[in-house]
Amino acid sequence: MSGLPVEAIQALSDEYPKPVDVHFQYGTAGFRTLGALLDSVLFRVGILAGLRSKKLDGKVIGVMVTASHNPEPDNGVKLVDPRGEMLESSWEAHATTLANAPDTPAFLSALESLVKATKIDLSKPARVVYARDTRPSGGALVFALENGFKAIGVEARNAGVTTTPILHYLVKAMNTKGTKDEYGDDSEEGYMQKLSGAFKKLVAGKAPITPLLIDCANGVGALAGAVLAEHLGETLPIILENGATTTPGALNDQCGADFVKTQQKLPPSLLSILKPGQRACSLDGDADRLIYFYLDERSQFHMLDGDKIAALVAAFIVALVKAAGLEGKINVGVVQTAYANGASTKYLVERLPVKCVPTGVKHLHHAAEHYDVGVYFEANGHGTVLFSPETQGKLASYQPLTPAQSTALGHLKNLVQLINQTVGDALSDMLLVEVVLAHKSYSAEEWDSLYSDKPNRLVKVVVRDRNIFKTEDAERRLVSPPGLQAKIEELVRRYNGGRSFVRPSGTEDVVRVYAEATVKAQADELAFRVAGLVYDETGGDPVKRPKEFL
Ligand code: 16G
Ligand code: MG
Repeated sequence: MSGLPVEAIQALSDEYPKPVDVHFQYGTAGFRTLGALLDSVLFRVGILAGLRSKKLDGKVIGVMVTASHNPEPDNGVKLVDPRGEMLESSWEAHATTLANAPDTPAFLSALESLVKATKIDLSKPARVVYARDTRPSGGALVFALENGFKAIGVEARNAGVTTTPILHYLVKAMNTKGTKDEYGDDSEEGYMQKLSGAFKKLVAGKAPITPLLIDCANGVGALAGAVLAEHLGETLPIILENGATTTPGALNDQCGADFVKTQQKLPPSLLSILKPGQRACSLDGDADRLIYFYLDERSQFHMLDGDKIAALVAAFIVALVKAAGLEGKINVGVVQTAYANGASTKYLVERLPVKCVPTGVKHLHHAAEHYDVGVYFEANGHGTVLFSPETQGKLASYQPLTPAQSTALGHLKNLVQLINQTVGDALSDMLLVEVVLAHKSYSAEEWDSLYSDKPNRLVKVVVRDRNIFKTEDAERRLVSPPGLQAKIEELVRRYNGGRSFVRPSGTEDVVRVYAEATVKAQADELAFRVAGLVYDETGGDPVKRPKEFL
């Protein structure tokens, strides 16, 4: 016997039957579906988190209940590993297996197998910290999660309603508490002080910063944003908009980072509020994505997405490293995905090493760890900057030779504090952007002019089976269905500045098509043509074939 508390698990598990006919999958963003379907998953994740902690000798594991930018009725849950990173991928499969056990006996036997296969010592302690976003279904789901903790015996700390990045911060802070690598005080207050303290040092002596408008997506970012604004005071005047966290249906509706990025337009609620030239940004529903935007003097909307943030930040850090006299000793690199605008990639490769990896934060994060300083951003606004432990050591021991070097070194050290290195963090990234703009005296428009985005178009294709689509070369080429890639390339050649790729979504039952070209109408046409190829290839019903798929 493995020594699982079988009776306790059994009694509680029977209260959370798995819905019949639903298959759960721990995907790129954990489990995610309609909140009403997730009770059994949350209960089981409570137990899984306890086991993961036991496996790692009682280190604190995080559990975040959120569905990010998805519609309000959706919900989800993901686990955070001890260093504040995403769950190790081999455990994603364990999570999926446990979630799909059809009944309590099957669940118990899946648990027994997991304990055996991964050699978990059940006598170890289990510690977990958990939080949720503002979704109405969150309370009941957290209750189910807590019952999971109870069943396996977890010392659990409730971090309440907070952002995903704050939860990641707490995990790392709790696990490093009292060590020489202490990440910060293990509280939301500790997070706020760390970020605002570093920000104030970084902008000291700079011209006063003009007010920044934040679209909070009517989500949890509004709550954290309000606390952060208090800490920042006059150093960064903040105007919070879309902060209706208790209005039913408001979350992510016609607002937020995903809306702005996919619609490429202003949230309607800001139409009469945002003034030409004013800087604004949108968070998503759990505040881990950030998109900036502004209106020019003709009230034309301009978006500054994750690629623009990467360009701004990477160039700034490269310049600081050079100014500190550390050129050649600390190498800065950037990680992007195939969705990065071609113009951003061109801008970046002329300045520093750039790597392209498959979609999903974990791929970017791991690739960024290979640089001394790794800047990673997805075009959708998710990203951060990682300073390797060796680099942090170098910064700590380096002796600058001139006052200018000393100033640059100080800035680099403060950036290490300012940036949430556990995961992309909209609030931390926003402060980072504001620091760079303050140092460069850039308006949003000047930042925007670093390079001009190539016109692009993203199209979804509903296919019978997206699993037949397989990619290589960081999703830039299709290997299956056979022959389709050659047809795509043949089309792309006909478009000036054309680029296109096709990949199955990891979060929705669709295939995505991306296309770029020198002229907008051509980017649209190329995307629809490729979408048409994809549709026909999979034997879609000719009657239902969307007419725009040329
Ligand atoms: C998830 C990923 C995000 C990625 C998106 C792609 C995390 C935390 N989130 O939201 O990074 O851009 O999926 O969605 O990894 P797709 O596969 O449906 O295009
Ligand atoms: Mg999110």
